[in-house]
Amino acid sequence: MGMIPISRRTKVGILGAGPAGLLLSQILHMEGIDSVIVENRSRRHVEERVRAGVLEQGTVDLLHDIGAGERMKREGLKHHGFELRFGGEGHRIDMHELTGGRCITVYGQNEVVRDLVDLRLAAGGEIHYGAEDVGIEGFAGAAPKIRFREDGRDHVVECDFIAGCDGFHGICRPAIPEGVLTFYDKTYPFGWLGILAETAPSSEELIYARHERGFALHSMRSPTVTRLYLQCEPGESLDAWPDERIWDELELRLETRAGFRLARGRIFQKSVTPMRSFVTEQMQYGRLFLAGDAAHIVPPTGAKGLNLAAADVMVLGRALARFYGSGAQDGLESYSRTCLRRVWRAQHFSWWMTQMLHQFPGADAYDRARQLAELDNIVSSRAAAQNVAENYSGLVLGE
Ligand code: RFL
Ligand code: PHB
Repeated sequence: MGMIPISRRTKVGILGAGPAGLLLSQILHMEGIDSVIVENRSRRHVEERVRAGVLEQGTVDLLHDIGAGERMKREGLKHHGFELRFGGEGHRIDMHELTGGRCITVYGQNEVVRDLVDLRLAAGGEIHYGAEDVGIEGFAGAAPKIRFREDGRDHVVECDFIAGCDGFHGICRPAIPEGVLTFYDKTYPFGWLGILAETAPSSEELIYARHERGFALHSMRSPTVTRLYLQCEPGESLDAWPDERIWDELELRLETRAGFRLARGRIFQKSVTPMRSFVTEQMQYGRLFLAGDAAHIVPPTGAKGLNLAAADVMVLGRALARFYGSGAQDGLESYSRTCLRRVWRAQHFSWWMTQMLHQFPGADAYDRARQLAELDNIVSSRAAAQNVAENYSGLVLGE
């Protein structure tokens, strides 16, 4: 009662210790710019959260550039192609050949997060985990502040800028006055049930399968851990999915006439993800900048969410470095415009992959035949395959 809050000053106050917040903090550190991260969950919770697994070349390059690429280089799996499976047959998309040498790296998001946390803490970086009652103020003017409680004490971080890297359910986006932002929102009538299983992957590359019973995806985390997903009801209860049912369903959806064999193993993680497309315009208000899931969401079918978060903070980091280097504001002023071009490209691609590969309630015979015609086009036209390969591996957009 009546205690003076513990106060500190930094240049950039960051909300959220997910990929966006951690990457930004490390990018700024490389530029000699001080930042503080405030995260409302525990370190353990954030590090164990199972999510994305596909890193575009641009994301991989960024991790190397900021000194966070060592373990990824050793343990990440480099993929030169992936498979589209439909009508009982698999078709390989040779991404490497179609894009003139680009590839993706399969490396879990939680491993990326772990590597970044180690790096930030080793360099004396400040991350406040388990922060309560986090709030932001003053960002419309020149004196932004982050307030929170930690171990029963009030804290204030005074900063020049606030980076809202607090994910889709964070507080930064809702803190912007009503009427300033425009939202674009689309919810899909299905979800993904995802599992991690202790078994060697049944294919060397990812498999995106369209099946009459619904979409299925075969992915992996390591030579001994397989990651699998299947389309389910949006709010599906995991109780309805004992392990045997999951394996049986995956087997049916991934089957091929050539006799594909799916290796089973102990399932040690299960979760259901809703599917959504969402964009905030603009991604900035005053001295508050939104990045990553705080500003936009894509359905995971295009494997773009984490990569977009990385692209955002690359742009933001560069703009802030320019500002602190020479006082130039142009990078900060064009932040939204620069990011949103890539964001909308990824929105379209993620929506397009989703609508082509899933079963929609109420779809008729025409819709299903059209999906197959679209897939057939990709595997029979080099131009169409090239378009998919370029988008999947990550478009290099001019700024
Ligand atoms: P995150 O990871 O949600 O991190 C936000 C952080 O902010 C914290 N936070 C707060 N902190 C302080 N105060 C508050 N009031 C706060 N409220 C929240 C949260 O605890 C959290 O730590 O957002 P970020 O950093 O923008 O990163 C985005 C990515 O996590 C996300 O886009 C990807 O995971 C999406 N995604 C995929 N992306 C890919 O690029 N490739 C993939 O293969 C891929 N697969 C996926 C995915 C997401 C999935 N799920 C579960 C949504 C697969 C799945 C199943
Ligand atoms: C994953 O491995 O978790 C993964 C891979 C590809 C996607 C989505 C998720 O499109």
